[in-house]
Amino acid sequence: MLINTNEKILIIGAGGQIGVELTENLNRLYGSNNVVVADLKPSAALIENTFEQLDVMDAKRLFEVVKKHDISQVYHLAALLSATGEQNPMFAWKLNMEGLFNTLDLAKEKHIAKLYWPSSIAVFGPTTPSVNTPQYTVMEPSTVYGISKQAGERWCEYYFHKYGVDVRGLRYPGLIGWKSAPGGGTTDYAVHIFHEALKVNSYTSFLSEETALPMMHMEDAIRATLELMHAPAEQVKIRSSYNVSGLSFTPKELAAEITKHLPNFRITYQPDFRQAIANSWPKSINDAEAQLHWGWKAHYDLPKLVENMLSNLKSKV
Ligand code: NAD
Ligand code: AKB
Repeated sequence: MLINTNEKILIIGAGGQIGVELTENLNRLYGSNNVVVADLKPSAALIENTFEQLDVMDAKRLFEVVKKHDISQVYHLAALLSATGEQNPMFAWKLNMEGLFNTLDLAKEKHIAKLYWPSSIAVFGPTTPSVNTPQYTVMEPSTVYGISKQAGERWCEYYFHKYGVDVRGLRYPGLIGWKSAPGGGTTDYAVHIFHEALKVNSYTSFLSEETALPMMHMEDAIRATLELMHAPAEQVKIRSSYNVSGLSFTPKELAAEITKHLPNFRITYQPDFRQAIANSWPKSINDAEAQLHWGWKAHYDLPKLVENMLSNLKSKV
């Protein structure tokens, strides 16, 4: 279904795990001629759309791209994630904060009308209640990624109250999709495992067997993003970022579900530095506010997610 509006959309970081699937969905809704994709380099997955080479830290170039295409909405997805962030903390802070300020300022100066910026469950830390973690709770993140997302949330709320910026965001859990590879997160094991299961029938997990983390199928994540972006402004009562829950499982539980399809699949465990990051994050998320304010409900449970990943990846791997 095409939405008949005058919106022109820019997706920054469009070649990444979320960007590729978000682009496909926005193309269906708005037409690919109304969706411009930007990244550091072109991606083979984005051939339908006009591509702009852009470093989101370059405010002047970002402004030029927005003016050139008469952009009204920006989805800003460019960031360094938790695991790669820990390898280069100062650069992670620089990219994650400068990119956000550059896009928030575009909205503050009224060059764009609406901004989407994703946060993460990484805003929570070891002192946060870890089961059914509520929207409002102790937040003392211990990774540079989490610190940048928490600071980003505060700035989004500040720009909303102070300058009337229509900024919206979700605290995504680990996202699991089959269309592109993940980009350096702690939850990446839950994508890699499917590729290895189909290739070699085994997987060595970098998280221990009992590490429960909140996760979500990419289709649910994209649907949540679009539902939030299409909700009437008065329903979006939280401008920092909303908790959204999908499902929650451990590597052992995921492996057991995969074994139902691939009986000879074997998993072994070799936890590395990402274990400490995972230990600091919630096990499950309470998303009562997202349900109440704009009607959020996930569709994927574990059996459905595993069936979907294996059947779609079978022909790809
Ligand atoms: P990704 O790493 O797969 O993609 C990020 C994209 O941004 C890449 O294509 C990269 O080339 C691009 N990029 C990097 N630096 C850039 C720059 N300076 N200028 C322009 N583009 C640049 O990440 P993703 O998984 O798609 O995540 C997108 C957003 O969602 C991030 O903000 C991330 O923190 C957030 N998020 C993702 C997850 C997840 O599980 N994937 C969970 C929580 C939050
Ligand atoms: C990561 O593991 O860094 C991301 C996230 C949960 O933000 N997937």
